[in-house]
Amino acid sequence: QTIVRLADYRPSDYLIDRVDLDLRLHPTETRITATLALRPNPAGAPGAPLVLDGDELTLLAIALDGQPTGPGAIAVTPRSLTLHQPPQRPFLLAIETQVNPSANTKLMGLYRSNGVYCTQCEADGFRRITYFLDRPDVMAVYTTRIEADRDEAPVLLGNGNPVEQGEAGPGRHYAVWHDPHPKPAYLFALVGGRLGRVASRFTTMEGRDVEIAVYVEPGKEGRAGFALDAVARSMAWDERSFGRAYDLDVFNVVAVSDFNMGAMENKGLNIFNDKYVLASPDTATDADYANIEAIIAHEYFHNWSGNRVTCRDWFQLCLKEGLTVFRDQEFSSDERSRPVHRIAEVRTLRARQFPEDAGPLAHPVRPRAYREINNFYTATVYEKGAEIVRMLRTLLGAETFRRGMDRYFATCDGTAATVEDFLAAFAAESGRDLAHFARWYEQAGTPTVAVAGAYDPEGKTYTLSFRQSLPVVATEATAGATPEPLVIPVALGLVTPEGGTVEAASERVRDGVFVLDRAEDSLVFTGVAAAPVPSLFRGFSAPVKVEHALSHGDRLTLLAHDGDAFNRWQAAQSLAMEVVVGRARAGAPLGPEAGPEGAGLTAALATFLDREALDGGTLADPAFAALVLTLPGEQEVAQAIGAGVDPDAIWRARQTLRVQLGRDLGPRLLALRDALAEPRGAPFSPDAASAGRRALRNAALDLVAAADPEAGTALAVDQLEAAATMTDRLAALAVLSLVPGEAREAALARFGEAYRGEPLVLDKWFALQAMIPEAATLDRVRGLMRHPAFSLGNPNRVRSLIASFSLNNPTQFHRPDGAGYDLTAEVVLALDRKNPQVAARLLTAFNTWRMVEDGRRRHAEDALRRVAGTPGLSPDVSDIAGRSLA
Ligand code: HT7
Ligand code: ZN
Repeated sequence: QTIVRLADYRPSDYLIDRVDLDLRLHPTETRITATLALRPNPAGAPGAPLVLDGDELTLLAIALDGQPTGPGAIAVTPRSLTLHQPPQRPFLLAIETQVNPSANTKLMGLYRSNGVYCTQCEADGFRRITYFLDRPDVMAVYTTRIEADRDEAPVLLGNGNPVEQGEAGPGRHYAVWHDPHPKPAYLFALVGGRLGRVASRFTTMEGRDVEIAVYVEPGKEGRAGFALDAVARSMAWDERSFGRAYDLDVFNVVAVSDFNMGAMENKGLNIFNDKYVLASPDTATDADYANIEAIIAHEYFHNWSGNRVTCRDWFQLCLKEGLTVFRDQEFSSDERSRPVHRIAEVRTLRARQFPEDAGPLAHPVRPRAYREINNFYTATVYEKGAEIVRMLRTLLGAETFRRGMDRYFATCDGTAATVEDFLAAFAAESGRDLAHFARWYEQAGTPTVAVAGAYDPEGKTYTLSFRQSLPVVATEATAGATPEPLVIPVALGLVTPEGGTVEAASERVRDGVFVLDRAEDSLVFTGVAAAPVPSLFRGFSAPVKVEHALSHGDRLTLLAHDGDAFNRWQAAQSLAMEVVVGRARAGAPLGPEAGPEGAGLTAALATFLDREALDGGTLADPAFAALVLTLPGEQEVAQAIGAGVDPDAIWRARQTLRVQLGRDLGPRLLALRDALAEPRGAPFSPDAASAGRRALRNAALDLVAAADPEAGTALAVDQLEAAATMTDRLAALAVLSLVPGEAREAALARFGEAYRGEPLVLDKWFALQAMIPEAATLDRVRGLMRHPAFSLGNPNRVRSLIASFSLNNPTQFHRPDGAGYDLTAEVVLALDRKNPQVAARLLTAFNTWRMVEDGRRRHAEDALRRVAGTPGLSPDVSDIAGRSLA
């Protein structure tokens, strides 16, 4: 497996201006004629051979300027087609290839999903359709003619605008699509199949009348309306917030059931995993609705951040992904509740990106080297990449940031850009040198900021001392760079112990933000009348870990009074974390209460609920209250412990605190459940307020059941019967799934039967069972792998059943006997033969293997070595296995 390095980037020796594609769709013998208008690149090496990429292609014919190539003119290997002496002027190369879409289980290139022809070309799937310069800095204008059996594929979709359609012989028809915007091959797409359709129209701020359509499996049109509406809302938001208008006459979204990731932003033809399109109150939870909205927005926003301005090379992936995640996060924050969404973003970051940054797969947001690019679509590139953009806005201010974005889009439109191009736009608008800030893209590992506060009653000053430390991460992707201090925006404020705001002055705090850009620094506030409580990193202003020795009482003050909602939530999390980490470290047994600290937290949460949630009988923000009641996850606790982790001890510690909260807050929680109950027959709304009420009711049920499983079971059984939404039904089933016994098994069986024909609902059922923290779960998972609805060939099924077990059930994945690791390794190896991308992702479950205590660690290492030593591994799995063991 060869290593690709950023330092080795060279422009392509040839460019492709136009691509004419003619595809004759056939289940096993699809023929593709690609006519490429090529020319030497003035920035390339003159006279160099033309080396086109290919992968699993059968070459049928090739012609240069209309003439067959002479003997010895070309060389074909399984991965390339070389033209030894290309003309040093513009020329046409026509290549005919054949592929078998039905045998394409990798789901990259052209494949069939449930009988629907579709494509996935990012990052390097286009080379599985035809020989090509499959790199993002080669951008061409595409015209695509698609021909197929009318019966098999009445719908034929391509990139850009439709230009022509008609008959093509008996039973055959064709459609021609033209995309006027030059694009890299990874944005090419086509779809052919029998599909249902819902559509609407949107007029852009430039006056363009756009037809928006969502295509789904016939019969599921009734579940496509929410996605369709989300497209229109995304278009309107991007105009309002970034001045970006849509640039074609049609925008199509197609849902398919076999898909390696969430969705793909192909120009004018976004292809989606159906999980992120289909929604009805009866089949989708509130979380599903929120995800659909966010992913529809994300893919749509790529039209500018990714498509109009694309990436020069795959090292710049964060340029489109981090920026687009930032944009979709802003969209969701505007459409929903900003503080609640911010908390959700940070929970994801801490649960997924922080562990990645602390483990063997750590890499900078812009890696310096890779072996398999598909393994770099990571939480670091996406989520930490988004945090970098957010920090830039915090540092520059919203207005300058917007001007920087406008300049970036204006100067880089139609080009394949770099992180440097992006930062240059902001440097020009702000007049600041952003070279130091750029280190965020280069350095792996999560920084820690230690903070200490000191009050001087004589001088009435308050001093905050900061020290940042950066982990040294030595992996291939970091190329051994030594970490240097970063530019860290610290949004902060001071709170009085009584809950007032301290109007203290410090000239180094601008708009509530102090910039820490050295290893150590301190900040002095003057005119402080009494010792304050500092509220630091408000809104999580930087992706760092904070070490701040706040007293229990100070945290209670922040929970009660901080003007920043994020930090009120953070205070509750920190209080809970202290209790859980303390008990887990001590290996404390499962019990009815978590000691005096547990009691302190319960009392604080009781006050919080009394003041916030039931304020005068009205509810302030139920979604926020639900988050405050949710304890830090087991993985987050494991990260805080850091080494010698015993997942069972963490589970016991967390469960003990849940039991105590459920018991001590029980009457309040039950009152909340009643107060929040939806009137019978009330119309369903997926909006944030309704979802928030359901979230708090279900958080209450969960805690009540933890303390009193019998009462909880009775409530959950009733809720399961009466529920009008999938959210409430699934929440009830989740509560039941944690209480062993007949009620659980009966409920699971009934649910499985009721949704027999609904794969996406069965996925939730698979996932719930895979996450039961009991030793019997391993056999349950093995049993479910034989369920008729389960298939290793469908990524959603694998993620629901297997990844839920391996990534979201820490006690069972890390079973002391190693059987959880063995199951995961076994599935990775079986899956690798079908779908290496999904197999490699599953293998990342071993990311934390070095953190667990010795016995488990030995088992994990054995399993990983078994995978690594298996002959014939895909590059994808071999890369993850190799890096995990390095
Ligand atoms: N840009 C896309 C990333 C992607 C992908 C999508 C589907 C299947 C395979 C894929 N490889 C990479 C999706 C996105 O981030 O918007
Ligand atoms: Zn994306």
